[in-house]
Amino acid sequence: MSAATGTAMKPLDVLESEARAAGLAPMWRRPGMRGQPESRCAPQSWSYAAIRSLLLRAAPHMSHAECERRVLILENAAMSGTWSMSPTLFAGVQLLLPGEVAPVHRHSQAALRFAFEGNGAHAAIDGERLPIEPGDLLVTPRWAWHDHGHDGQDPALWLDVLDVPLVATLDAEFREWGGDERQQLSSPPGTSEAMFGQGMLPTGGIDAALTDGRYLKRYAYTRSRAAVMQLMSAGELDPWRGVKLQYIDPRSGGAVLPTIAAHLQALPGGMVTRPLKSTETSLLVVTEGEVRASLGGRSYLLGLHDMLLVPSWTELRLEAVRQSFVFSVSNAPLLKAVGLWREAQG
Ligand code: 1HN
Repeated sequence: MSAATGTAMKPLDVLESEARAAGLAPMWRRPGMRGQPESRCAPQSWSYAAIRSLLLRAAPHMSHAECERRVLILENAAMSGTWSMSPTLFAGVQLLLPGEVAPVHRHSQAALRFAFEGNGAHAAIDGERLPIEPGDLLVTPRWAWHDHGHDGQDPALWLDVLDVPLVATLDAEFREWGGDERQQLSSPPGTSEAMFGQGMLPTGGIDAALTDGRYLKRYAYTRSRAAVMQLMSAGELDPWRGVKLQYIDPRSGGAVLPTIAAHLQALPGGMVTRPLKSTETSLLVVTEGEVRASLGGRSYLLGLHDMLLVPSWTELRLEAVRQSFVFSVSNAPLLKAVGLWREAQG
């Protein structure tokens, strides 16, 4: 009985408050399961020119030692305060100036990097030093030691993509610092590309030490670009994708990381792709050319290194204003591993 109004509470309301007090929620009050995904992240584009300018202006205000990694996070407007681009992926743009070192550490989040600009930067991953040249893809699996350095003349900028929100959701975050600023190098330069990057694999694996901590760590842009370019020139076009090749881990034939896939796509000038939607969440990056994207009913014009977040089950069409190349990452391997990947081609 409510004293103010004198109206009696309905018996079910009384029962429900009793249930809540006992730590129980009445499922009969909840809306039913969704008929289709309604993503917690929203379509969003980011201007590379704006990010680049902000990073270069921020740099004089902090020593690299202070900030550890100088990164601007692509934080989704619908997930503000979460450091997340999407429910499973983190992405950010990192600036390393000539002479700077990003000190060695390792963490339980898996990472990949896609280089935008600057020659002479390098990564050391699991004891091997690798160049980071524009367009290169570098893979840093979970718990791999990594540090970055820069012997060139111009600022180096790259995209970092990690499964940070996923690992946080799973309560499985670990991080460790290395003893020194830089790693001890244990493999000569070029080792992993020779072992795994030539369409061949090491044999006679009795000595596990041979391949332990060794895998394909760098995918040079010259080679990946040449591959999609050749197929595009030969007219091998898919109406939904143009030419789209996936970077693979040659040991498994699968995605480069268990939770993150990477692709390079080529679209001839004037091509308009047919509409496509899938349960994967992707980030597209224009690496050459200019692309008009129609996403969830809105239009985005993307120039060099501009980025676009494509949430789950949101229809996408791409129009190449001129010949264009698009790098992309997605959480597809995760969805495929648990049987949740779906696609609808329009
Ligand atoms: C990280 O280790 C790097 O190693 C970049 O450069 C971005 C974002 C979140 C957590 C770890 C790097 C990161 C990160």
